[in-house]
Amino acid sequence: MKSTFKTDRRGFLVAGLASGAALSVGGCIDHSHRPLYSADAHPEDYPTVQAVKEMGRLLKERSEGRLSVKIFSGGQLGSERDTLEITSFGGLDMNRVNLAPLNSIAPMTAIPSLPFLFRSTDHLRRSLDGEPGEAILRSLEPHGLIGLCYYDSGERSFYNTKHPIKSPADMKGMKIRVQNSDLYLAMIKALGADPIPMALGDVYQSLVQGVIDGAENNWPSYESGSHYEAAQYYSLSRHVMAPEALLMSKSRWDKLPKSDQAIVRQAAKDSVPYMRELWDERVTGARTRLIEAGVIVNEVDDLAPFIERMRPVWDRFIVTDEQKRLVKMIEDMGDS
Ligand code: GTR
Repeated sequence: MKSTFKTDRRGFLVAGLASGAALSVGGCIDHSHRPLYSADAHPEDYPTVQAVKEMGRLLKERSEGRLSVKIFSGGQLGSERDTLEITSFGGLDMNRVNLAPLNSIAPMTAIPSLPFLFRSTDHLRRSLDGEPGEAILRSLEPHGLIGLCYYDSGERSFYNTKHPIKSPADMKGMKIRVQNSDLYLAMIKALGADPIPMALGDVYQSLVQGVIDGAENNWPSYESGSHYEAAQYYSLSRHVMAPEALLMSKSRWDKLPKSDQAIVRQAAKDSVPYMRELWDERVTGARTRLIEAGVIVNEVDDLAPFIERMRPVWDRFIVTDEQKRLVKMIEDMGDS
């Protein structure tokens, strides 16, 4: 990955964390007992942050206080793309991100990001808990990242400042913000709209200023970033269910004794049911609050033209035999 370090306040903060890690390598200062630093783009009360907190609580309890987590929430350490880069070279211990910014780093992460792949939350959860999910997490290791677990991110739908979207024709020429991912760029282009890659933290202002006409996200993010205040049309395309991932820097991981690695893995795993419970509540709550706040929601009655136009994205991003095998395995999974 190419370096994108900036010399702003965040840059110094991150550089500080990184030098702490470097010092511990050099042996000058013992950082082995400091908390694991973890970044999240979401605010403190968001389910992903709360889940990592829960993981930290379990870690502390199970390691007699040796292991703990300190979370830098609200994007304090930078965009997901930036924090991922820092985590992969060891400047940050942990990072909770969506799979999207990993798409161009680890091609296997394109799988759960494919449009209209999952039929339901249950289908998604069973795929991630099973062999496909495990294989995708393992594929991160050569990139300096240990995949600890997935968290839900729900269904992403389009929202915009102009009008309800009912067919791809309604999106023609619209400037739609996307995450930093080639796959997302391709999806939006396939619909005839104009994709604008941008960090989550810049979306609200860009909607207000008309730099973009819309974006796409789940109900909780549409609410927590106040995007609904600027873009009141929320159209239920439910085109992607790409999950979140909790990652650890491989260089930090390799310094942990095997027994602590097992504690970390288990604590992350055990935070998943907790997160799913928080998530389901949060989705229902956000939807209710936003409808009360006057957001104009529409179902997309005919999804076929969206599915048809986005389908070539599958062929472009699913190219290896292993990717194809896992996609097939997910598709063949029955509904429970
Ligand atoms: C959210 C996700 C974030 C980030 C964000 C975005 O749903 O939780 O990790 O990916 O979307 O659109 O940037």
